[in-house]
Amino acid sequence: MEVLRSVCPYDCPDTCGLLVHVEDGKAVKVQGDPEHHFTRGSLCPKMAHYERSVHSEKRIQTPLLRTGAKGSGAFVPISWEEAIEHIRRRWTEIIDQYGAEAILPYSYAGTMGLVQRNAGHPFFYSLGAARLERTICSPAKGYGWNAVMGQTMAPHTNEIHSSDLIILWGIHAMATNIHIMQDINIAKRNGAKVWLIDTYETSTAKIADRVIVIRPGTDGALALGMMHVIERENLVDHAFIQQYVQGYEELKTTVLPNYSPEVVSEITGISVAAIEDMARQYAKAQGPFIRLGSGLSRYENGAMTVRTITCLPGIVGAWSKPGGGLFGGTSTASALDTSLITREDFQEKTTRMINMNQLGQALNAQTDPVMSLYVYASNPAAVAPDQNRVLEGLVREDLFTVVHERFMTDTAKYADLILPATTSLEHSDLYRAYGHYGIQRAYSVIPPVGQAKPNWEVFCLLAEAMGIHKTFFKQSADDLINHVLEHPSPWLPDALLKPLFEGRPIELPLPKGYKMEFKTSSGKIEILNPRENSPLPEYKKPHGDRAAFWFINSPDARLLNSSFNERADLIKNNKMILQMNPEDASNLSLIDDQPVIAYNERGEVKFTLKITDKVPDGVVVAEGVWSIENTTGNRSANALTSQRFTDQGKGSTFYDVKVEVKAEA
Ligand SMILES: Nc1nc2c(c(=O)[nH]1)N[C@H]1C(S)=C(S)[C@@H](COP(=O)(O)OP(=O)(O)OC[C@H]3O[C@@H](n4cnc5c(=O)[nH]c(N)nc54)[C@H](O)[C@@H]3O)O[C@H]1N2
Ligand SMILES: Nc1nc2c(c(=O)[nH]1)N[C@H]1C(S)=C(S)[C@@H](COP(=O)(O)OP(=O)(O)OC[C@H]3O[C@@H](n4cnc5c(=O)[nH]c(N)nc54)[C@H](O)[C@@H]3O)O[C@H]1N2
Ligand code: SF4
Ligand SMILES: [Mo]
Repeated sequence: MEVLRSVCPYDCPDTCGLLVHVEDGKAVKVQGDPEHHFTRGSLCPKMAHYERSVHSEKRIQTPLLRTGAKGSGAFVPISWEEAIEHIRRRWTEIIDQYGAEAILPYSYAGTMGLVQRNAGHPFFYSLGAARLERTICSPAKGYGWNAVMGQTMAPHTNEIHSSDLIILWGIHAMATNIHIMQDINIAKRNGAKVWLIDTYETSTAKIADRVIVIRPGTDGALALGMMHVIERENLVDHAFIQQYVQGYEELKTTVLPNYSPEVVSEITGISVAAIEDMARQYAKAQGPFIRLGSGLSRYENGAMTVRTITCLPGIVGAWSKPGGGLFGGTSTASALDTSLITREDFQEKTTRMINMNQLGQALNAQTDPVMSLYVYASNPAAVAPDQNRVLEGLVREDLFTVVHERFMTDTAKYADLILPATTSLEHSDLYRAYGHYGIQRAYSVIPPVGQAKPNWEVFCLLAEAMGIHKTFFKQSADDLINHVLEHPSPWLPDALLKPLFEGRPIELPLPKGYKMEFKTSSGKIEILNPRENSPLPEYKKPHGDRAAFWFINSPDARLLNSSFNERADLIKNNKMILQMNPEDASNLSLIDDQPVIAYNERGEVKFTLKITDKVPDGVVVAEGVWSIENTTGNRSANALTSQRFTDQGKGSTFYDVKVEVKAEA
């Protein structure tokens, strides 16, 4: 038996280091790497038995050609040669008749590895296909941070150790960022307090000293209310503001007067006393640290909400205090030159762009229709908003759909052709984290299961078949990784290249004093940003359709988006649960464990009701993006969500949704 290093490939801020025990070409056990600075030897429940996903009986092992109706899941195995030839023939016909822009790639974050995740870019650029605007996750959050902080580096998570007040703001860390608990526990042992601000009491509340339940989409108002009190009680850090902040005077005189705790209490549902107390404690903390999630950015006011919250540490001088600051995510993009992988230069012309949040619209458009969809590392039938429109599109007989997948997902069932994909243990890649400053290379540790192939190899085969003869497509994934590492940025010192080549986890070094280096146009924290349409932050309402309940579809600790639905051991006999407050349930004469339907103008979804006072009135909660197979009905949560965008960044608005609830007839 061998123990080999690898990296968790999933879209999770922790980007854990793995130790994989391999016997006879099979992974038999997976552990967290004790030498990894963030993992520190432990794994989340999903990955603790990754070998069960890798060697699952449900793995797709050969190419499959559809024999039944779209969506029925009836396929026959074919060879790789037949599959590639089939795609070549259909794409050639489509290109002749409609042009290459009738072909749309659809991919996201099934794997976060830089090579496999981006492998389609050079191919589809060379083909002249339509481009996909990949904004499903949290561009509004990035926008909000940038508006205030520009390119300022996020604080190191070790900063938490010296914090005395940690605010988990819109993040269900027990599910989505579990290793940060180790840092929080260090701070707690030193006496730090932890607050959780969420729309309901998630299981992350277990580690919180205080839970603040806020009305969905109103966090911007809370931040303004706190600033109002901090100003009123003269708790601002004048010296810090004077030197490092732009526009506090303007905010103070024109915006803050409108956000008294009374006004903010009306908007947020948080009591006046609580808002005042939060403001005082935040301002008086020695090192207040905000860990900001993305949930609150997935609303029509998302970017503005994040921008407003990001002003808070500036006015109390948190950045100058050990343990103080705000962490929304690291940007390690500049450490490695990904343009060596994506190859924008392969585009002969700029082709049309289709937004991934509006796949439903794009597949049903009357003009310039999409005639072929190539899906890899994503499961749009489950994860994209407005599921009914997406499925209406996928069922089109004249749409040629290819899905490169590990499992028979909701999307794969609608494919004309399925190609079997490797898991991360079966291919090489290069990973960088967004929840810390880690980078790690992974070599494949087992051979491909069945006839599965990595994304990179499939695009090389497709390039060959489509007559794209660039030598770029003649190299292996490892060649490409070597090439990227041979062109490191100044941020990646030579001394770290050796361990990187050896597949060890490394951490990018942070320059001394980085926390006080504000990389904005003015060199200051820009509460006033003259380049914005509204130069000062203000509260804007979320969209909130006209219906009784906000529908919060937050993550489930057992799943990662729709991944891990294959794991019966994790999900047991899942029923999609809808959590509702006792008073609301009683008003609707609904009882615990009753089958119910949540519905709005976009669709309806069956749930089993769970009555709980962890959810406030006017809100219902459904955790997890479930595959339809694992529900009691024929739709999952995204049948209720909308294709609308955030205020900036064309982000998704998964939480800015309302529903009615009724008993199942
Ligand atoms: N187990 C698990 N881990 C995951 C994922 C998963 O699905 N499951 N998804 C991965 C991905 S792709 C991402 S982007 C990250 C997601 O991580 P983030 O988006 O950073 O945050 P989440 O932890 O998903 O938590 C979002 C929280 O925001 C809350 N929320 C919703 N609306 C509001 C609001 O208006 N105000 C406040 N204060 N809170 C609100 C929700 O109830 C939820 O608890 O996690 C990654 N990790
Ligand atoms: N209602 C609701 N919807 C959401 C969210 C929500 O909170 N609520 N979260 C949203 C967010 S934040 C995000 S980021 C998106 C994520 O959406 P996606 O990135 O689509 O995430 P997954 O559902 O994990 O689907 C990834 C698929 O890729 C496959 N895969 C894994 N590795 C590989 C590989 O190497 N090659 C190929 N070809 N396939 C591979 C997996 O088997 C899996 O089916 O979902 C969004 N959807
Ligand atoms: S899903 Fe996240 S927490 Fe779990 S092993 Fe992967 S990176 Fe670590
Ligand atoms: Mo995401």
